[in-house]
Amino acid sequence: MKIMVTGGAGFIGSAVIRHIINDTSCHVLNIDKLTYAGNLNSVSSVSGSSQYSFKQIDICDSAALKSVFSTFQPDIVMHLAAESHVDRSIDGPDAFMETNIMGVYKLLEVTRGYWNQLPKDKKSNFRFHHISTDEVYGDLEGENDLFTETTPYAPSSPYSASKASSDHLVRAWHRTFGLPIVLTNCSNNYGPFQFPEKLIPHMILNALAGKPLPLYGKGNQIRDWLHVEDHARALLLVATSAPIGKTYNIGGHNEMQNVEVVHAICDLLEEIHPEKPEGINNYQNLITYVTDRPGHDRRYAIDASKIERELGWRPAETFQTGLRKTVQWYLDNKSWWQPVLDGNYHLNRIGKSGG
Ligand code: NAD
Ligand code: TDX
Repeated sequence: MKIMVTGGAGFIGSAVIRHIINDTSCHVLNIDKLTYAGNLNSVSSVSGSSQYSFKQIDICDSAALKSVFSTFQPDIVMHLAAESHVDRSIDGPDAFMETNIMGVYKLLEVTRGYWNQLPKDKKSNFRFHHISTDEVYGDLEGENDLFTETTPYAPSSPYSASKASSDHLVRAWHRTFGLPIVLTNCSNNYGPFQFPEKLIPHMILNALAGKPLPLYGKGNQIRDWLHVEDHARALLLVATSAPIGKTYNIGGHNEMQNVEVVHAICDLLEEIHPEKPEGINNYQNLITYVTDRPGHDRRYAIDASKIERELGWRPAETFQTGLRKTVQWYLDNKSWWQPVLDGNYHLNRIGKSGG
């Protein structure tokens, strides 16, 4: 089977590619623009495989997309490429509208053209899997409420509004043109190879450097954390076995306040890495409270019972086991994150071309 993964040099896309190459015989074409968030070092453990190839492509470039569809001939497209950071979408929404809305429109049109001309068998087995977020649902009022697949959309940030738009486009291409789609909405991911602008790696690396650990507002916002490798397993399961047109919410049943997450990171660092920068007695003392994010969603929590019931998926990691592994991974992999912090990892690109 041939799987085209968009955004495979990013955090979740690279976990999906490592999972496919390590655990299946499928062939993968990674297409990625290599924005600031794309890093081919995240797939270096599998990029030597004959199952792997890479093309540097912007999903807004229809001509380049047409060319790779025609040479690679995918059976499945797993679409992860996106601008993904809420704070950046507040500072500058342009790239979010371009990639997350126009890019998805361009990708859908090229996919439709390709799918329309496939022979009957290949056409009926083809899937376009759109990977989305729980942020499209906005935030939850009640302490016990959960997002289900039928929760109405109410996005708060430019990022989540752009992802909500893309979900609507994908469903419209299914309803109007019959494109065989599946869709997933997942909660906050954490784990290895995450760009250190996101909460967990940002806090780990700041703590190691003796820098402040900035919690927005009161730090009492709640997120539902899922280890990225559990997400990658869920995604491949949906892409290869979900019925056409279905949506699944994916989450880890790990609701935590941001301040609890940061305390847990500090406690793990005290245990595993007690050697602190000069002048720092305690990692917890680095915690500072800063101005809140505008429009900050208070609580997200996922009801993942549909994917558990219908496809038999369950997360393997608890937050305790997954966070410990993640802190240890950042301690062991300075060679990955130091070039990212220095901003010169673009010099280290090691992808193979082909298709
Ligand atoms: P990321 O920012 O780490 O990676 C995004 C990747 O997309 C990068 O490799 C980047 O180079 C690539 N990209 C960006 N614009 C592109 C373009 N125009 N053309 C081609 N490639 C482009 O993001 P992530 O955290 O891995 O998220 C992947 C997907 O999962 C996104 O669609 C995101 O909305 C969704 N998601 C993320 C989370 C999370 O917690 N990180 C949770 C739920 C859903
Ligand atoms: O320095 C920080 N201080 C802080 O308090 C950072 C970076 C974040 N936060 C807070 C904001 C959020 O409440 O921590 C929480 C998590 O923040 P992010 O890591 O930026 O994630 P979030 O905004 O929740 O969005 C993430 O989950 C859903 C991903 O970035 C999205 O791509 C995904 O769709």
